[in-house]
Amino acid sequence: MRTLFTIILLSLSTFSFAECDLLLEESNTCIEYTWTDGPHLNSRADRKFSELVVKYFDADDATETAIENDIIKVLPWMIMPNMEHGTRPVVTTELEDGSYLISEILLKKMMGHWEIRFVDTTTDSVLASFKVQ
Ligand SMILES: [Cu+2]
Repeated sequence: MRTLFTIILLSLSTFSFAECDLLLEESNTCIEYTWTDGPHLNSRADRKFSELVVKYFDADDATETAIENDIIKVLPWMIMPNMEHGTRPVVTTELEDGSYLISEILLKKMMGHWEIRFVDTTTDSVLASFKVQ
């Protein structure tokens, strides 16, 4: 019984290609993200920026080749007990391999938690997010 279970698991795993950090189901797009600096949670007057590299690729593409994205923007968002808010605008730079460097991310330490949101700029809807920890 255990062997059968293992065989089923192994055969299932050969069918799934990419491992997405975040999957956008509607567009079948994977988002892969890596902090290249930080995340820094600044206290008081500190202003240490964090940096994130984000790559978008087709979820069926085993080579995980970066695709262009003009629609989604990265939005740092703070959720506090009684309010929610953003921070100063980030700077987005396309890199040579087709991924994007998100820089000048300013995160302040406060009562609550930051998340990084991926927002559709045409509808303002949040497509995906992850918690900053
Ligand atoms: Cu706050």
